[in-house]
Amino acid sequence: MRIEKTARGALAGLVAVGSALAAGEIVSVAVSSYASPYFAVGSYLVDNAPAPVREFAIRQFGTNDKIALLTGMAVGIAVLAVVAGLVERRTRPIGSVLIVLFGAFGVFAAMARPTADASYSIPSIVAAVVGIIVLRALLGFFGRTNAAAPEQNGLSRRLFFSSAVTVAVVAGAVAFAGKKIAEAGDAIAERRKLKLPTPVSKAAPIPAGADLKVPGATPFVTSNSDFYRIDTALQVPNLKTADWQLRIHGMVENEMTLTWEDLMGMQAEEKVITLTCVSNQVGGILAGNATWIGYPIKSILERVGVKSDADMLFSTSVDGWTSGSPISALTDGRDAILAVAMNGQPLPLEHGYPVRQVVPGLYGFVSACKWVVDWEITRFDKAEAYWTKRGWGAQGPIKTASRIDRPEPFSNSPAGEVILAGTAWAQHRGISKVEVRIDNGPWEPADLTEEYSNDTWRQWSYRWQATPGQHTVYCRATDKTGQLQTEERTPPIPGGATGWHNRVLTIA
Ligand SMILES: Nc1nc2c(c(=O)[nH]1)N[C@H]1C(S)=C(S)[C@@H](COP(=O)(O)O)O[C@H]1N2
Ligand SMILES: [Mo]
Repeated sequence: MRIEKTARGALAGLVAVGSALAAGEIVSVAVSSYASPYFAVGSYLVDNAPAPVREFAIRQFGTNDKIALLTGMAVGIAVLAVVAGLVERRTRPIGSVLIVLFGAFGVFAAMARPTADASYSIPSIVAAVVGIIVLRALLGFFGRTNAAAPEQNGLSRRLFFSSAVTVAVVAGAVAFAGKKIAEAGDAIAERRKLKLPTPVSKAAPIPAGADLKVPGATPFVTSNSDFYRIDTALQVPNLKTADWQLRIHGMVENEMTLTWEDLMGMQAEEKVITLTCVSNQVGGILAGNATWIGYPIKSILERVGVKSDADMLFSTSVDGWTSGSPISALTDGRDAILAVAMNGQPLPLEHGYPVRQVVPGLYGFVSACKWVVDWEITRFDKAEAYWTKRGWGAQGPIKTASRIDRPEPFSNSPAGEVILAGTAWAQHRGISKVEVRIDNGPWEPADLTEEYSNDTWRQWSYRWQATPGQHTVYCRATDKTGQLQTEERTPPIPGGATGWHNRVLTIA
């Protein structure tokens, strides 16, 4: 009997909180997807996680960090829900008070979103009310109570379990419907039919020799589906071209707002550019190369007239994320673009649909603002962007890096010729040399693939006469200024990891 009562409390808590979240989702469809209590709280945690926690999450989960966070939150909420159910059953109304507190945190987190107005509090308030009603109904606090026979109070076993199941199923259906309604008629549908601009200048064709056609080597062009994704957005922004605009203001002669039509009336160019994340570990995979179509940032800045004492372009995404790029890097003639297409497709939603920035030679966190909607021309001593506020550098030139891509770590190869292959990048400076070392042997030059441009990565390969046993192979690159990649191992924060990559291989 006791066990059943405990189980009832726990189940009532779970179903109540689950219904509350479902109610929050469906109401947020009418308000804004950013007002969803679950995602607002998640985003609050993302934005406010202490640096060591964030570092740990990126190291452990890499690009799955969002799934890890959402799963962790679901587990945490489930535990609190069980607690709320158990205490409400024994000591009313403490469980309800807990639910009110969750709701209050939801309101607080939703109001902290960059686009918030008062209506953002509604989904969390409705969620809390639904949670309390379901909790109390399941625990039988609405029926008549019989003081003379307290053991008869509450729902019958059958009624309790059938109600719990019914409410859970309805909540699941409501949450699912909310998701579907939110998706219908949104940017996903628009993107499928979007007409891309025809570039006035095509990118130079990619020579066959740019690609190292060895199995296990990284392809020269990264497909959209294989392109790494890094951002703080728990919900991918859903921004249609008609709702997109870029407001340009601050230290300029003429403020200006660009619409999608304005962009389409400008001259688009096609460029091949390799993008890299500052969070990449030595040997890591947070780099990708794509063909982009976009509009030169330099010409837009010329149109607004940047004041001479400004030195930073502070870009804001529709989800509130910000980056600060040195204006010098945007106007020195390199291919810094406001991109609308990636590998011949409109930008995938995760990669910034409809408009993002791509700047060769700067890490993404200081340049590659996705879903960009606002440009403030300012100064590095006046404005601080998202990651800089959280301990990362202000300016993010890319460090020379090289990595071994094949053979796989700890894979077994037979003795004899083994082809080692990998990738090297030093965007906007270019790669002049990659060297390979086996164990403590001498550094030997690797073969480089044909260069596309200084703004793209380069593949390398090395034919190794492998002898049986365990070996460690190393690689290192030199950029075209003659600078050798730094040997000293340093972590990604604050300005990008350094160190030579190595891999342990067993030769049979
Ligand atoms: N809005 C927004 N843009 C963003 C980010 C972000 O968190 N939010 N992350 C930046 C970082 S750190 C990198 S490395 C690149 C990654 O771009 P990708 O996801 O298209 O590879 O996007 C940049 N643009
Ligand atoms: Mo990044």
